Amino acid sequence: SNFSSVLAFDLGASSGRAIVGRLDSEAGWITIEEVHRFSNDPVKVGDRLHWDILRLFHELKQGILQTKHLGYTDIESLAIDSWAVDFGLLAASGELLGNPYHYRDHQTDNVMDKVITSIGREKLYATTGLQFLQFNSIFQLVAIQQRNPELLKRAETFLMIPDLLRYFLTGEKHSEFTNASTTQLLNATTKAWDTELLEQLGLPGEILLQPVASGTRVGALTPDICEELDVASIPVIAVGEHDTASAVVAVPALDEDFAFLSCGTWSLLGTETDAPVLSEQAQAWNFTNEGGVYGTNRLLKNIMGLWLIQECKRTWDKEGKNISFAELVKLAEPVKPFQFFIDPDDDMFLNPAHMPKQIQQYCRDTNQIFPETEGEIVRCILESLAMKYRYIFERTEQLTGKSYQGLHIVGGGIQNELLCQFTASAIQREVWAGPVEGSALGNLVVQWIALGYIADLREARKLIRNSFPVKTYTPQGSAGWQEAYARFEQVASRSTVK
Ligand code: LFR
Repeated sequence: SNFSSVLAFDLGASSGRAIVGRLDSEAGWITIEEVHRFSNDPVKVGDRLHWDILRLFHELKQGILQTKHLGYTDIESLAIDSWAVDFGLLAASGELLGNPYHYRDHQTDNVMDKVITSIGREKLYATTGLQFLQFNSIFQLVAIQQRNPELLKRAETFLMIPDLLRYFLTGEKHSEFTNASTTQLLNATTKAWDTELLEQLGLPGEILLQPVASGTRVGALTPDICEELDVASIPVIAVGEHDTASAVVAVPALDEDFAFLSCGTWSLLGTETDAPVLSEQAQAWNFTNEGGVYGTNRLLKNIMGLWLIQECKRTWDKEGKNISFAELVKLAEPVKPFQFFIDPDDDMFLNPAHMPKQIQQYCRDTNQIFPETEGEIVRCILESLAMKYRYIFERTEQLTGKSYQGLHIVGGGIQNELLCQFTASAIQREVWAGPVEGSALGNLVVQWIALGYIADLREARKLIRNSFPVKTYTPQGSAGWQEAYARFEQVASRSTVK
């Protein structure tokens, strides 16, 4: 038949969802239904911050059940994508050793600099092509080796979060390529684990599995799970299991060359290239080269993103204020523009105890007046993010020597229309916002490519473009943004991270 239904699990740092996609391949049309949504709440125990991995697995099962209850009896495959860099370690018995750490755990504080000193910054960048972020898996493994060496000694298998959840579902252990590329242990040129680097750091390379290409079928639901949920077995596909890889699959670009912003807890801004860009300039600007599906490379930079607002909201919720995201944006709207800026990517914002105070502190440190009300703080965040987008957008153009007509934004962040508008005004180009379910759609279409319903990435993007709305934002108040940008740059130049 022309119809195919598949199931995507898309796990973000703050929430996860199960989405059924239905493809009408003759009409060239995709529809989606969210069948399950759940929050993802990290758990702090003592000094450590963990993911609640068994709860997440429980929610995957709930998603499968919901799919059945809603009458989808013809699911042809399922796949998982999630945030990157984090992992679980399995014992020889196949059991999980401990709870996976959250990448914002402070165990990696100060580890990166030591590794850079021992390996050399140039060498590490030339080998892996990855941006230096203190939570990359390489630094987490070194932190564990220093703090809890027994854990590494007992480990037989290293599995990234989607690999691990997929293993729970299928009983099969595989490492998926796009996610493996975020560990900073994969060689950017050979696409294999860099044994020399592993040896130099004394890390147990034997726990790493050779990555499989995205779009590979890697098992099916175990008989146990089928019995528990009373469902027929469903094939499982390793899609671009890094959520950003999947989000960029879903960019509805018509041109070969395009700039994207994947907007969620993180903002990932950059472009797709044929090969890693390992130039001196890319290294100096700390751009990353992450593996994409079907041989693509993502040249991009992490920007702190909506985490800044999520954390402010969490603090205010604790104080009993309970203001919704939509209301926070409304409070920001009437605030006088361009009064205060932060560099969203300063280390001090990675995981502070109290985000609103941290933002005020940054403003004081940089001799600015500081935002006081919720509206002022959110305004400061949104304007600063838009300015930082311009900064990275321009550097992306400089690195590729290309000029982009506008910026595609995908992901949940496009619901923040004020941010989309600010972004268009800041970059002085059009912003094309949509689709909102970027990662889940990228996950779905790669399943359909694997199943043979869609020919390739190009056709997938065309299908997405036809099936989901894209909203255009045009620049406004350019002179004001231009003048303020110079002040933003000056303030941001004191940052710990450029
Ligand atoms: C976005 C993302 C980023 C990665 C960060 C941490 O959700 O996957 O690409 O740098 O989370 O894993």
